[in-house]
Amino acid sequence: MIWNETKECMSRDELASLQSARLVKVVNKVYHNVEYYRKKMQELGLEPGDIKGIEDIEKLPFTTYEDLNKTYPFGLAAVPTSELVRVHASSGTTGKPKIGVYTRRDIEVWSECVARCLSMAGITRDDIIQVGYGYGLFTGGLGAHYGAEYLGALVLPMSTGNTQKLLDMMIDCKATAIACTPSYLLHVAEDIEKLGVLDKIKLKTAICGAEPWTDEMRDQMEKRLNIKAHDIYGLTEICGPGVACDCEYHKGLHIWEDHFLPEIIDPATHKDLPAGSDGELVITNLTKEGMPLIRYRTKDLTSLEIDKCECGRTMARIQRFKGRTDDMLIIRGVNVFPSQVEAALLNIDGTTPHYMLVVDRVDNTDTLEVQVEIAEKFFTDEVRGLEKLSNEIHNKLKSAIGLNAKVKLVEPNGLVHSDGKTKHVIDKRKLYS
Ligand code: DLL
Repeated sequence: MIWNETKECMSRDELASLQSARLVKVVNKVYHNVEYYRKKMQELGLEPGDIKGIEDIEKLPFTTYEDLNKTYPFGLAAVPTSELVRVHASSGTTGKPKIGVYTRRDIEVWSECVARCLSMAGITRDDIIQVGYGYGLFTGGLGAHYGAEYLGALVLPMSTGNTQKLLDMMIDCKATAIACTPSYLLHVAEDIEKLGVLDKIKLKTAICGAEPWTDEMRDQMEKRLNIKAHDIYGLTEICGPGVACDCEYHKGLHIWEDHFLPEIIDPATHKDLPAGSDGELVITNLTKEGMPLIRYRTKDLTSLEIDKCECGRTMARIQRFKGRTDDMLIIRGVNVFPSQVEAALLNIDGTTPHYMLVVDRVDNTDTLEVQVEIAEKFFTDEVRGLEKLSNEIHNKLKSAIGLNAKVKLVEPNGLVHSDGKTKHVIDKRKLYS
């Protein structure tokens, strides 16, 4: 179902002129209101008047995580704090979290984008939807929640962490839709099978995202739960979930180009690539008021298709993600950088910088084991001492990355020490296939 046909199905020419007008406006806005952008443009000898439309996009500077880090938290805000109503964040590398800030209007636009996605997945105001993304600084919970309410569906704000409660409510309230990470949904499917309650479940639709997944995973969840599953994409810096979503034809995720101007660049040369080419997705916020980003390098690798889709929508489609240009891992929907683990370990007496992250998927749930070499002088046969160290590592990692990791202490020199690039991650999940 199409939420707003005028917007989602406008001709590419109409779209280009809308995008051009919005680009000119947002460039003027950041030039005049954000000192950091003004300086960046001045360094390139650029004035707002040089940008006349989307054909000039390549003249503009990129925005990167490093820019966010330097200006953390509100240095890129384009309005005074009195106009901001919400902050979201997700982990950065060793630096500060990646921040998104929103005005009241931004929340409304974001909610509409999510409503378009839910509608694309066939969800209507008659549906009862469980939001199983985390609520809090992560954009998943509140983003899906506000979008579903905007659509008029009945929302069960479940958040994460209690599958039994989720199942009880799913059955009692006859939930017809669920929004959560794809790996969590498969985990839920397993519990449903174990408990033998499939006949009590009324689910018809799932809207899954926040981590990469495959068509094979979609097939599995559709067959096991007898539902239709859709893929939803987004990122904190740009707005959150609802930047793009796939329709019933599953030929890529329609990106809401009236709000988010996409480009695919060659990550090495930084040049724009034509439709169909693989490269890094770059997004410009065309309508965000709080903290509009210009040419934000997402580090997500994909390609764009722009031909009209059978569903009638004209908005370009992001193809399956092929990975990232950095070493970010997504574990149970949480973004984790090996450098965060390293920084946490280096703050603990008794550990060394020799570590390995082993990521796997067991019963459709991501698992993380952190193997850490202990310093020679701390290596002891005393079980209590080792247990204490292991607990300290577990707790410090939990507060650094927000995940419970299994900690395995390794004797000195027990891990491979490379004299070249050290490998710190073994990811056993078969993704991007
Ligand atoms: O993951 C927002 C979100 C919440 C999207 C709920 C969908 C559903 P961040 O925590 O900032 O925001 O992480 C953004 O996650 O750059 C991608 O690498 C990855 N990602 C998000 N959605 C997908 C997806 C949320 N559908 C980062 N497929 C992005 C593949 C995804 N990767």
